[in-house]
Amino acid sequence: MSGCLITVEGIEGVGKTTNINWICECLGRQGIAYRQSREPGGTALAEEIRQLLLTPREEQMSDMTELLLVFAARAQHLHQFIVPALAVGEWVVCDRFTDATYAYQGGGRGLDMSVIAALETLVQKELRPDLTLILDIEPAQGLARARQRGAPDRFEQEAISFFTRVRQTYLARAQAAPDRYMIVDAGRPLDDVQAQISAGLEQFFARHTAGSRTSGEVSHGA
Ligand code: T5A
Repeated sequence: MSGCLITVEGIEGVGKTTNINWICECLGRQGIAYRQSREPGGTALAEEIRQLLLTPREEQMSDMTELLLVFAARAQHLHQFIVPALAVGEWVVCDRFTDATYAYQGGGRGLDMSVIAALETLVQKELRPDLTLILDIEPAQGLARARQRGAPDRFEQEAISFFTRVRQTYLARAQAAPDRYMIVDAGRPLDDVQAQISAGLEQFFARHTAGSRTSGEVSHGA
């Protein structure tokens, strides 16, 4: 018995948090046991690493430090949360995962993709998401939504060109492996975005639910 790992990706303010709640409602309606989480974070220790990553500071964090912190948080999240949940047949819906590392540290910062791939294998072994939704939006539109919330975090302080590279990396990864990814036009009104997600989830359920369902118990994690 093994659950599925669904990840939701995209630039700042694209609507990941909003739509993950919707995805979890869809899973609940299907009688699928699931847990909800996020990266960086998802456990007490990984949330502390998240604070290190997001808090603006005077000392400039090196790109390699950032990369290793992201994977340190992920190692803990996998050990403490994701792997145990999947092992008992629960699905995990995660706000960002390793595609974010390729997009932000690879595309955004310009770190070598092969170094990221090596760390991915070291930390995750064969584990990869079963489905990744890329919520796609023009960076200016996403950042305008995100900035309504208040002071920008360390990533949100980056220039728009940074988020353009992040977006391009997400889209390139989706185009290279269309079986695993679904691109959603997240610049549309919310009900339109959710209709796109529902259609994609229906297809995914049809392919993947056999053997993954439980008796209908739903657990809400994190
Ligand atoms: N990071 C993370 C890395 O660099 N490498 C990694 O490997 C990982 C895992 C995490 C940061 O860490 C970096 C990337 C990130 O910079 P985060 O908090 O997870 O930060 O990510 P954010 O993108 O900052 O999260 P946000 O909360 O800003 O964005 P969301 O969750 O995408 O957007 P959401 O749902 O909060 O919506 C934003 C606003 O838009 C509205 C919502 O109501 C809300 O007000 N909205 C819409 N409005 C109109 N139309 C729609 N369709 C809308 N959808 C949402």
